[in-house]
Amino acid sequence: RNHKKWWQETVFYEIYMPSFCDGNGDGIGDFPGITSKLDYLKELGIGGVWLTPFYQSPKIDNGYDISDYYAVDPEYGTMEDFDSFIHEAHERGIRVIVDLVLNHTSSAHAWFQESRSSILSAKRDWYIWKSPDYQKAPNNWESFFGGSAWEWDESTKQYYYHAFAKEQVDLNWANPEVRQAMKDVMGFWLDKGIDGFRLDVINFLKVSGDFQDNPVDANGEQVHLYDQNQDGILEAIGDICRYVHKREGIFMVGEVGSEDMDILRLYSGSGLLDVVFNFNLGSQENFRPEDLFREIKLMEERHTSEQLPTLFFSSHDMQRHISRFGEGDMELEEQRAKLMAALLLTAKGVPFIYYGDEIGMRNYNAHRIEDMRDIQGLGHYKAAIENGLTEEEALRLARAKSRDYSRSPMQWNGDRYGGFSDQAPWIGMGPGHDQIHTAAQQKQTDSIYAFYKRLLALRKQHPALSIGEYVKLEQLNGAAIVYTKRCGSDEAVVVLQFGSEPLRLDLFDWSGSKLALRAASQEILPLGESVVEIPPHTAVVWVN
Ligand code: TEU
Ligand code: CA
Repeated sequence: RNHKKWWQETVFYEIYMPSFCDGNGDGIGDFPGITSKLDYLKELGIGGVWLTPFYQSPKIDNGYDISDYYAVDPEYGTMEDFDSFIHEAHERGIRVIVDLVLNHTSSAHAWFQESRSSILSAKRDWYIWKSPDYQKAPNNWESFFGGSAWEWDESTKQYYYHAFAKEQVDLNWANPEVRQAMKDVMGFWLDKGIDGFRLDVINFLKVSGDFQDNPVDANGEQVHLYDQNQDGILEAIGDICRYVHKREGIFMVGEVGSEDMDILRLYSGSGLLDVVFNFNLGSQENFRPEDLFREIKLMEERHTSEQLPTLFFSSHDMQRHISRFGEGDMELEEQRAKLMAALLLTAKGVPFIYYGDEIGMRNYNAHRIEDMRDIQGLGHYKAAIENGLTEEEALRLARAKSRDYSRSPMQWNGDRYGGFSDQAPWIGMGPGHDQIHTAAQQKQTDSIYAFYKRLLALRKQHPALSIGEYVKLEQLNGAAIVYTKRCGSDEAVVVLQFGSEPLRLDLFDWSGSKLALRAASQEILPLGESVVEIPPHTAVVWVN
């Protein structure tokens, strides 16, 4: 256990900056608000927090468009508020990792202002500028937020490249000055005492030098081939990681936007990122235990002994998994939320809880375009209208693309604005917010919150659960995932009974030692010495 790093035993909690807690009553989350909730996180059992971007930003994409990497955005507080947050978190044994956007800056950033001022500007080459191809954009690359990835600049008569909004301009990572500038940024925040970075779209840093057109699939959808995972990407990431890892114990988690294990596995390990987000498991759209099992198995087989998977099922870019998996049935939603909590907190890997998932917050979705906030939804709406779709059709498309789902304010109590703020929040409240909140669930012993809390405590006590290796990993009856994990003499058996028929299990088949039932999402019937009957939709953990 000596060689274990802190983050291997840590459960992280993602805080979407504008939506967690508003400290000054302007309807937008901020550092004073978050600091006031550190005791809540500690009591829940959280060991690390991931903060989405809080740097100065026009917030076209809620901070993923940074205009000053050295300043805290005034809506989120002051630098003193940031410092005090770090201090208070560390006082409570909670580590802090910050989200950093290295791939692009805001178009309002001074670097881009200088770059766009003239073709001869000293910073021209900091971004990706191209001359028109016979009066057209240089190629067919599409922005993830709708429309072309190329924006025409009238004054210098060239296009610039943006993988996301036109206000999020891609940096040219082939330029060594860009690299150095970003290392300086990282050094600044490391000096402030942060514990690691979550690196946004880190596999986008290199695009193909040939700028070939991307292929288009049978549905007419662009396949993003040449605008990510290109030559030199591992060298660039390795360079950043070696720079950061010169400091002891700094954690680097990368967002590599892929569901393909064979791509994901390239990015982590010695000299590279510590871990990457395993979208192969996390972004399963439908609830199919066999798919979950297949991906867990795949992570076990494809990762080297130096690589650890990450575990997450929701994020600020995804639908909340309780809504994704629950098929609209309230009771089933709750049962599956608990089952997924058990998987998240006992399987092998580094877990990331998304704020509000611990109380089962549901998806929010704007019904009118005026209520929509996400640039991805709005961008596709605009593109659809431009392409001649009706407002109704455009809204339907925009609702499908919008990431507002998981960004509604954290629900702390039954007040009008959920205790998040006493003013109308920047985005609408989630469905059922007057019922679903921490104040209620902290009092109930069978709440989703209570189950998360129990699992977190159990994980802390049992290395088999946090850093153990699988001894057995199987799928039973088509619908149950069962595993045994061990670390030294510590042992655990976990049953995730996703099926709708009771499951009989002989524990001695699973463990050599006598284990005790320590956490279950429903009551378990004992049958014999070791044979137990597990009700449908029930998670159970036995430990020694
Ligand atoms: O996300 C990158 C990313 O791949 C997503 O935008 C994804 O394409 C989309 O959500 C699919 O629905 C990161 C951040 O997590 C996201 O919030 C930012 O908008 C994006 O980068 C740009 O910085
Ligand atoms: Ca505020």
